Amino acid sequence: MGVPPSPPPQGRPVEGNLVRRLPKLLCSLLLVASGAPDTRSVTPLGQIVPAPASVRPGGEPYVISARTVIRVPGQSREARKARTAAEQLAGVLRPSTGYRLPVTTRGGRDGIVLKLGGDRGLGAEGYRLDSSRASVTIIAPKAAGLFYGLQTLRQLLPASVEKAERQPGPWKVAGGTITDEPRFAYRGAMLDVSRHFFTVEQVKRYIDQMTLYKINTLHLHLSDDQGWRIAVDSWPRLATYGGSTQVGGGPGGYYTKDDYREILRYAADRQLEVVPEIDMPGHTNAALASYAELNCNGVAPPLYTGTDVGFSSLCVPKDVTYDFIDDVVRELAELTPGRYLHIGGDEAHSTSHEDYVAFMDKAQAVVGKYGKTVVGWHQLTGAKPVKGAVAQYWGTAGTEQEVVDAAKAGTKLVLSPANRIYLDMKYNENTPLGLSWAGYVEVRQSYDWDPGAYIKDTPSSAILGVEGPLWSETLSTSDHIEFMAFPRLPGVAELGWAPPSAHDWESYRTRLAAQGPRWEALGIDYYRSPQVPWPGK
Ligand code: NGO
Repeated sequence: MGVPPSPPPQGRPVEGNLVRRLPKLLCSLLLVASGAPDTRSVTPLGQIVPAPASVRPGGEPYVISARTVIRVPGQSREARKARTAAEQLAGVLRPSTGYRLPVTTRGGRDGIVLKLGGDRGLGAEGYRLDSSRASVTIIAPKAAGLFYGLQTLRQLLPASVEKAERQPGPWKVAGGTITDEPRFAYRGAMLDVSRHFFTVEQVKRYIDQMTLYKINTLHLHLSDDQGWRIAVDSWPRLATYGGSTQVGGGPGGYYTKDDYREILRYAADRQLEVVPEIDMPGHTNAALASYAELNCNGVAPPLYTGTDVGFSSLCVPKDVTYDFIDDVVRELAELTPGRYLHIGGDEAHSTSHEDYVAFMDKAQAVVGKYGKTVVGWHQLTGAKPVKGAVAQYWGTAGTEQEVVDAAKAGTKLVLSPANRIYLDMKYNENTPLGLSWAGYVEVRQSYDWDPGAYIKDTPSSAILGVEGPLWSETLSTSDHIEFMAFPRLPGVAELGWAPPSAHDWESYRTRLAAQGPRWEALGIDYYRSPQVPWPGK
């Protein structure tokens, strides 16, 4: 499709001493004198993250002005969703531009125009964006595509558009056409709310950050040894007692069902599918502490606030274990509009292999009974993944034979190689947060690999997508989340979205650098990696 993008390293603010600035100043004087359009302050069309599938720059820029109207015609459900997305964008633009930017159902050719339709080949998430003097028109078969087109538009505007107070402008969008669609269907971010609890507001803040980069899946790790974070009516102590602490002994917390529905609603308005995870049979101390009968010896262990793994297990031979799983999965499936339910299955070091296989057979059947698709960490491939199950790979080599065999037999893979996109790995030895069991993961290490060619002998078609997990043993605030996720999460997003032909570290680091001022405007704390040419550094 068209020309692969090779965004030029322009559009950065003028800086440095007068001698360095002189050529640029002369150049702009000449431009003004010649009447040629001044494009210096315009973000080049391809300079966004993730890199779009195809970019054709050309023509005059569109300038958002006091007269700009956002048009989203139509009354269908999809059109209403697109209007929600348009209102969200207007909510970002209004304070900084000072313009009214009304969102209207009235058709027209001027302004910012969102239209359903166009090339159906673009799929459920693809879109086309045309920018010219008269309008920015985004056309897509589905509301999700329009939503992603709007994220592109947002990045094409100056970073100062993200600020909460009025800014000077001008608000130009480079002329030309972007035609775009994702490489992989699953582009995820995981948040561990168990080791440290994060409030609904903190989760929403992270959602806002991931949607900037066209992430479409939020995986919530809702239970672990240190905390159970979702209310279950039939087993209430899971949340009230099992959720009452966290790593380091703080107060923990849990989501009521209404809290959780609020997260789901917020996510759905931003085209995110939420994948809830209840980790089992290991990583279950919080549940075992809450109900003595779940333990083989009938004795509840104390709550746990350390960071060891692999010491807890549900009691595989006991019938009550399966009553418990049935209730938990049923209540969670009832809450969940999405397709997937994650049952963990990692590090079951206190469960024999035989028990693990027997347990996973039963647990997978319960997920199927309540109409959901099983997701498990890739250890599931050492048992018997049911038809349609998805395995989440978190190793570091891509060579495990059972994973390769499962993929061959039809199990789809979500890739989260720990030495690439575990967002909780330290960047280097001086990183104050995070872990380092999979090594240090600098920005280039995180970005420079191909998900389509990563698992030995496995074609790209077996890969459902990628996900960046953020484990929270050492993280307890939004600042912590942001410092570890930025700048690596946008790289995960690019690996999931951009075509392989656009994969290029030099281009990526330049485009990533341009995101820095945006994060600053949004108050996102990030790691100033020396590998990235941040503006003004
Ligand atoms: C492992 C482990 C988690 C840790 C994480 C820390 C998986 C799937 N299980 O990943 O319990 O929190 O590493 O990086």
